[in-house]
Amino acid sequence: MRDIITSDSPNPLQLDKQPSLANQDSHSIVVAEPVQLPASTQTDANALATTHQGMPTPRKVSIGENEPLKLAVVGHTNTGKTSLLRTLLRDVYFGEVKNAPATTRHVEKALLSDSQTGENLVALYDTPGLEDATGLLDWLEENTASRRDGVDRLQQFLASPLAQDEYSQEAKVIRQMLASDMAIYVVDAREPVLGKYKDELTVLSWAAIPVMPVFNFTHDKGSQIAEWQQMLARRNLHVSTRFDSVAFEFDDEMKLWQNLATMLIQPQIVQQLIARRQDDWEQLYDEANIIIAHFLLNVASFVETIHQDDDPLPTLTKMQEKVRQAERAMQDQLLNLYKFYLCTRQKNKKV
Ligand SMILES: Nc1nc2c(ncn2[C@@H]2O[C@H](COP(=O)(O)OP(=O)(O)OP(=O)(O)O)[C@@H](O)[C@H]2O)c(=O)[nH]1
Ligand SMILES: [Mg+2]
Repeated sequence: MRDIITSDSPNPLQLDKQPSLANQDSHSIVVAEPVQLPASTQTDANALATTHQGMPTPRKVSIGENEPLKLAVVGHTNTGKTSLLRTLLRDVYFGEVKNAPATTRHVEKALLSDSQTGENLVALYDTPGLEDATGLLDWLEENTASRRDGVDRLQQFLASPLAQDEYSQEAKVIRQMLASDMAIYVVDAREPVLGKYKDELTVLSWAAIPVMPVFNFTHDKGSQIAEWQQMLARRNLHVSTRFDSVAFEFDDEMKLWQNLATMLIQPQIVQQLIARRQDDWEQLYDEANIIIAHFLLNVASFVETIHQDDDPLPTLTKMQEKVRQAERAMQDQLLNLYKFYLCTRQKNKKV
């Protein structure tokens, strides 16, 4: 006998422990919830203060006690709004994502809750993409009185037949803006700063809630963030975040929540979310390390017997293949653990 390696398990590469997934059910989804305009959209001077040009003042917003922060995700069509929600929710099955305009047709709500207490912290609202803000702005300028404030003018639009017909998608976005505490405006950072985007921001600013621009596609070459920031600053939007929903960075997500917290009078709810997400992230990291450690230990202890007179090559080839299989299984486990990285082959398998 030479080089004898022994094995005492029929399948030595099988991991015996499946670590539990952290934060597994920390959000729930309600599809196309009918939106009620809260009284605060008409009367809360704190939330609705506007400058003479209809731009929101950089005022902080107050949210109701024991209520989740209502956060609308808005923007031009096909900028990655639904993708951003999927990443924040750690749910690859949320909504529909396609490289085509007008994919999301209705407002869709999802709750982010505290993974330990179950308390609802943030209600996220995915909205249809804006397609023709320029046409809508033209209509608003021609048909509503410039002396009225932005909210009044938007409500006039919502009461018009146009909101049911030609601009029904825009109407859904505006309704949700008026019913939300804050909004994230998703920007495709590869796009030049066109007039239509400026018009979108003008219309959205009339809802008089704080808006935070979020730059998506930041890992693509030719992103135009500097030009965008210049235009946004002229509109009094000085706080923005980079957040590429595909090339995800946890620190970018934390920055996003931290920036939103700066716009709140009571930032505790977002701070609670930040703290919990950090805990959950650390837990995921520990669980990932356990998965990797199991793999390494199993591979290190993987043995097969080869008789000294036999050619070792077939056995070694078989062993290498088993190690490769185990490595792929480990990668899948890691991908599943960090849910938003689920493998493409699983993407369309909706369960
Ligand atoms: N490379 C890259 N692709 C992205 C990113 N975000 C979204 N995408 C892709 O962009 C396309 C549009 O994404 P969606 O999330 O459907 O965009 P949307 O804004 O919700 O689109 P509508 O609902 O039609 O308004 C999809 O093909 C996504 O996979 C990103 O950060 N990087
Ligand atoms: Mg969408």
